[in-house]
Amino acid sequence: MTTERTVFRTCPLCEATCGLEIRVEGDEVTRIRGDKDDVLSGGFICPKGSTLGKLHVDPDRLRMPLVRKDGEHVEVSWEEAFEAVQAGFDSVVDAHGRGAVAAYLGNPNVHNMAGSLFVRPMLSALETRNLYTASTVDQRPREVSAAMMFGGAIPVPDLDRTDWLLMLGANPLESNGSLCTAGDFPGRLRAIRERGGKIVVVDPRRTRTAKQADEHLFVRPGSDALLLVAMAQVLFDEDLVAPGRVGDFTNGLAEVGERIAPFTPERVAGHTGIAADEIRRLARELATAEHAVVYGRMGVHTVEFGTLASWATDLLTLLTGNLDREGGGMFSRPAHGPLVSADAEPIPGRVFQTGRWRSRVRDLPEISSELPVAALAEEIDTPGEGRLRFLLTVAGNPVLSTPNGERLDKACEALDFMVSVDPYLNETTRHADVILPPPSILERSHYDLAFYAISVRNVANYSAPVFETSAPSEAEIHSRLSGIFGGKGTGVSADDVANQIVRASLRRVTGGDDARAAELEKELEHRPPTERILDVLLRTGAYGDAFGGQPDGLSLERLEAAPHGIDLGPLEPALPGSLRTPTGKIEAAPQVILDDLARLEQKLDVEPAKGLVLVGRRMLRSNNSWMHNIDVLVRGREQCTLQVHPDDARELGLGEGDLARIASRVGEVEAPVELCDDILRGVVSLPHGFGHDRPGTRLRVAAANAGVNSNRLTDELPLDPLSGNAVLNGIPVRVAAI
Ligand SMILES: Nc1nc2c(c(=O)[nH]1)N[C@H]1C(S)=C(S)[C@@H](COP(=O)(O)OP(=O)(O)OC[C@H]3O[C@@H](n4cnc5c(=O)[nH]c(N)nc54)[C@H](O)[C@@H]3O)O[C@H]1N2
Ligand SMILES: Nc1nc2c(c(=O)[nH]1)N[C@H]1C(S)=C(S)[C@@H](COP(=O)(O)OP(=O)(O)OC[C@H]3O[C@@H](n4cnc5c(=O)[nH]c(N)nc54)[C@H](O)[C@@H]3O)O[C@H]1N2
Ligand code: SF4
Ligand SMILES: [Mo]
Repeated sequence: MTTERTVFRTCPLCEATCGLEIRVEGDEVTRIRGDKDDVLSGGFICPKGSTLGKLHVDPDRLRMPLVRKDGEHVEVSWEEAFEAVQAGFDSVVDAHGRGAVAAYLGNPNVHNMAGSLFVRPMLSALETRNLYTASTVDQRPREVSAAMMFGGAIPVPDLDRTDWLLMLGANPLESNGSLCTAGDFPGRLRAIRERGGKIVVVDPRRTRTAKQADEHLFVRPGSDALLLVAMAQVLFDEDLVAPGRVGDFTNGLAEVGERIAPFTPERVAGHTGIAADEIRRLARELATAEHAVVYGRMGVHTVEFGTLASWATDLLTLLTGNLDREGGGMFSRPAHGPLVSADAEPIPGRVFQTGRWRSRVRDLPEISSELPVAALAEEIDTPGEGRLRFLLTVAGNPVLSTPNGERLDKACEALDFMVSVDPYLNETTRHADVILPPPSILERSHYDLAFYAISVRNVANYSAPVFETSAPSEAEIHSRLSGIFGGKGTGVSADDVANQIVRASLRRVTGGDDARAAELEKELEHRPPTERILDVLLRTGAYGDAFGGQPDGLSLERLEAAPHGIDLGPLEPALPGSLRTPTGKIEAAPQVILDDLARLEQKLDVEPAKGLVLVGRRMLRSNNSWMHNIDVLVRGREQCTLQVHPDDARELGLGEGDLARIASRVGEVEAPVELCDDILRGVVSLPHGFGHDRPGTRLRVAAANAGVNSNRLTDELPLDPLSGNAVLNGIPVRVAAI
C-alpha cells in the first residue's frame, strides 16, 4: 500500500514565494495546488508552481555528476567528479595564478538557502576579484541607488495599503513581481482598484498588467528617467514638495530641485512619447493621492539610465510624503534580520565606494565587489596577461542570459577549465569540464532569505524537504568546492562550513561567553548544516526567541510547527532607524546622481533615433531560460514570437506568422512575427530566455521548442555606468522579411 500525504511548502521558483499544497503518493507527486492558508499567497499559484513534480521526475535533470571525456559528457561518481575539479583548478592556478579564475552566479542562487549561505564561503576560498553575477543583467541599478540614498535597504511598494500606484517597466501579471515579494500580486492589484485606488502602468507594451490598470501610457524605451525626473521637476515647480516626517532627516532636497529644473515636461515629452500635460497631471495626482507610490522594475533598470531611474522612483515617493509611510514605499523587516525600528538611532555606514578594482579589458569599475557580466566574454577571449582561464558557474545560464551571449558561448570554448553547479546540461554547462548537479527542489528545504527582505508583508515560512535523498545537498557541493579552492582538499563538508558560521555568530550573540556558546552549539547540533545556520538567524533575529531571552519569540522549531507560515504583520515605519548612510540621513542628492543628471540632460538635445528598437518580455509559463524542458510549460501556441505593431509590419512587408530576420550590431536571429496592437510603433519585442538550439545539450523538450535567444541581439558594450548593469531594452535593430 502506498502512503498518501499532503505537504505544504513554499515555491522557490520566483519572487512571489507562493505556498503550495502538494499531494504525494509513495514517491510520486500527484497534485500541486495553491495553499489557501498560506500567510502571504492565500492560495494563489501560477502554472510553474504546479510543475515542481514534473521537474523532479524530468529524465533530463541530472542525478549524477558529468565529466567531459573526449568531448562527451559522461556520468561519474561524486568522488571522481570532485577529484577532476581539484586537478583542473590546480593546474590553472599553478600555471596562471588566481587572477585567471572567475565565477558567475545565476539567479536561482537567491531562491535557495545553499546559494545564500554556502556560496560566500566558497567565493572567499576562490580568492578572486573576478566575480560576475546575474545582478548586472537585472536589479543592480536598484541596489546602487538604494545604497546611496538609504545605505542599502530597498523600499517596496506597500501594495496592500496604497491607493495610487505608478508602475513602470514591470509586468507582474506575467512575472509575479520583482523586488516586491507579493504572493498573489494580481489579487493585490485588483484589491487596490476595489478599494477605489488607481493604477497607472507605463510600458512600451500594453501588457496584461496594463490592461488591468486604470490607465496605461506608452513610453519610448529607455526614456523613463526623463519622465520621472520631469515629474519631480513639476513637484518643485508647482510647490508640491511635501516630504513630511522623513524630511527632517533628508539631505539634498534643495539641490535636487535646482539640478532638475531644466527637465521640464515640455523638454522631455518628445523623448518619452508622453505629452507634457500628461506628465504634469501624473505629478499632481501623485502629490494629492492619500497613499501613493512609484514602482519600477526590469524595463526601467536594464537601460542606460537604470540607476538614475531607480533613484527617481524613490525621489518621487519621498517628495510626496509617501516614503516610509503606510501605502507608500516601505521597508520590510525579515525574521532572519536584525530588529530595526523607526525610533532607533541610525548606525552610520560606510561610503558607497566603487572602482576599488577595475576590469582588465574595458577598465570598468568594480561595483558591489563585482564586475559587469557584460564584460565576462571579453575577459576570456582577449589575449594577454590576466586573461580568464577557469570559470565556475553556479545556477546560471549566462550564454542565454547575458548580452551578446554568442560571444560568451564562443569564449567558453577557450577556457582551460570550467565547472558548473547545475541540474541541467544546457547552453552554458555544455562547456563545463565538470557538472555537479544539486538535488531537486523537492529534495531540499526552503526559507526565503532574500525575498522576505523585500516583501510587502512581513512573513516567515520554512519548508522541509518533500523527499529524502542520499545525493549530496547543494550546501555539501559548495562546501566540498570551498575545500578544493581553499587548498584543503576534497574532504571539507557542509558540517564544517556551517559550524564555522554558527560558532562565529554564537560568539557574537553571547558576547564572548565561550561556555554559553558551546552549550548553544550543542543545542543546534541535531540539525542539518543549513538549518543550523537558519535557526541561529531566526532566534537572534527581529522576532527571535533570543535563545530563551524572549520565550515567545521565533525559532526554527516554531516555523516547523506552522506549515502555512507565520504572519508578522504589515510593514512598519523603519526610518531613520534603518538608515546606514555615512551621515545617518536619507541622501536625496548623491553626488554621483547629480553628476549623472548631466549625462541625462545631454539626451535632451539629441533627436531620438528613428529606427526600430527591441524590448524584452516575460510570459507566465517561462522562468528565465531554464524551465522550457517541462512539457506543459511549452506546449501549444508558439511563445517565442517577434511582436510587431501592424502599421510597422505593413511597412516592413510582414504578415502574421511570417519569418522575420532581426539584426543588431552584434548578431541576427529569425523569428515568426506576431502582429500586435498592444505595442508602441517603432518597438518590437522578443521574449527572454529562449534559444535552445545549440548542440551538445541534454534538454529534449526545450530543444524541440527552441525559439531564439534575444541576447544574440543585445549588445555587451552599452552599460549603465553607475551600476555596470547591461542594457537589455531599447536595442536598435533592423527587421526584414525573409
Ligand atoms: N535579454 C534579456 N536578458 C536577460 C533578461 C531579460 O529580461 N532580457 N533578464 C535577466 C534576469 S532578470 C535574470 S535574473 C537573468 C537570469 O540569468 P541566469 O541566472 O544566468 O539564468 P537562468 O535562466 O535563471 O538560469 C538558471 C540556471 O540555474 C540552474 N538551476 C535551477 N535551479 C537550480 C538550483 O537549485 N541550483 C543550481 N545550482 N542551479 C539551478 C538552471 O538549470 C539554469 O542553468 O537573465 C537576465 N537576462
Ligand atoms: N513568468 C516568469 N516570471 C518571472 C520570470 C520569468 O522569466 N518568467 N523571471 C523572474 C525574474 S528573474 C525577474 S527579474 C522578474 C522580472 O519581472 P518584471 O520586472 O515584471 O519583468 P518583465 O515581465 O520582463 O517586465 C518588464 C516590462 O518592461 C517593459 N519595458 C521594456 N523596456 C521598457 C522601458 O524602457 N520602459 C518601460 N517603462 N518599460 C519597458 C516590457 O515591455 C515589459 O512589459 O520576473 C521574475 N518572474
Ligand atoms: S508565482 Fe512564482 S512562487 Fe508562485 S507558484 Fe508561480 S513560480 Fe511559484
Ligand atoms: Mo531577474
